Amino acid sequence: MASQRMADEGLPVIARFEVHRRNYLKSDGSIARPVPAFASDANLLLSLYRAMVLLRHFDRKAVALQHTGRLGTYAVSLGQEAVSVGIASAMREEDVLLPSYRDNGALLWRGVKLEEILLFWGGDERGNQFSGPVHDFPFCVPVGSQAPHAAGVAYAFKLRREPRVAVCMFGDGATSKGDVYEAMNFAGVHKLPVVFVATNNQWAISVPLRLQTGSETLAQKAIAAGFTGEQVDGNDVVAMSAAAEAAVAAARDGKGPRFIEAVTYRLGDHTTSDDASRYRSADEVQMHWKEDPIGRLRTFFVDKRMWSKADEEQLAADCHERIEAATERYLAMAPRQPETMFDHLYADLPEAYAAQRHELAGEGDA
Ligand SMILES: Cc1ncc(C[n+]2csc(CCOP(=O)(O)OP(=O)(O)O)c2C)c(N)n1
Ligand SMILES: [Mg+2]
Repeated sequence: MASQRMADEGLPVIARFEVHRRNYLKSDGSIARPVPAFASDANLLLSLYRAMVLLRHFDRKAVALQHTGRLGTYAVSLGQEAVSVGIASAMREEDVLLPSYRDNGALLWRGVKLEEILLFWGGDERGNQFSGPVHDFPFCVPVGSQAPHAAGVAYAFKLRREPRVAVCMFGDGATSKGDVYEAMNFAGVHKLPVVFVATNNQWAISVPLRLQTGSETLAQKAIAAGFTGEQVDGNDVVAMSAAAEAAVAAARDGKGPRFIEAVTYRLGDHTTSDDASRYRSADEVQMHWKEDPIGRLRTFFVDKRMWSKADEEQLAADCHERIEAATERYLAMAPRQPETMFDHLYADLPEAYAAQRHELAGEGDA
């Protein structure tokens, strides 16, 4: 090995790095190590569980709506519900979320309504007028472009001396983007209050992780930018919440950025426009179902006699009712006129767009 040859030459080692991995709840529902204090709050654990189950039911409905022509392209969270729910659970209202297109769970936790999410993926800009914190960013569909925005938000917090944190979520694929490196570099130099969360679900559409990076972990990419990166079992909502709490607290405390690599697996297709069976085997997917974040927490509850079959049925019925009511509200909204697509782009619409808007509105020659 090259490093051995350098050691043989007597060249000194000037830096060493470590990456830690956090997990508490094993895939069989048993406990790997003493859980953090918040995990003894049964109500909090149950609310995390409920949020994950709601998301799974909601995804199923959204896909059905897409298949029947009543929703646009949609990206499910199947298998990775613990990531976005766990992260959002550690944020304060005044913090700023910069989510990717697959982070519905975080938006819902922050108060966004189900029908608003449907409206957005139904192609209606009014879906971005979320009931969640108004300072949160909308879903980011371009891969990784939310990272420089997050660094900018965090820079503003630092300049204004506000004890707030920007939380930026993206996928494993996004970590290959210059935007993400540049944002991390800037955040590291200026010790900004930002937490970068890479949801490593092993796939970027059809590109597997081994073709995405030669790096052993994604977490270690933070080290080059001068801050701590931690790998977390992304199927363990307790670990996700604890990691997020530690990272957000450090950022708020002026200790600079943090990076969380949430290791999980995308059990579903990339989006409703994808057929993952064309590039990965059913066996591979089946194997990862054993890691299911919802199943393991349910087993934990059942083992502790905190949860019964009746509780589960009641929860499913509640989710169904909420989702059906939200869907009705979504479908009842009259579609907007096509020209309104220009309305949220600019404060003052440039002339070229103004002419197009005029034309679409059927207002004659511009
Ligand atoms: C800048 C940019 N390039 C390409 C795309 C097309 N695209 C959409 S999702 C995706 C893969 C992203 O993978 P990852 O970051 O791992 O996120 P995941 O979909 O797994 O959540 C690509 C290439 C895009 N949306 N934006
Ligand atoms: Mg991915």
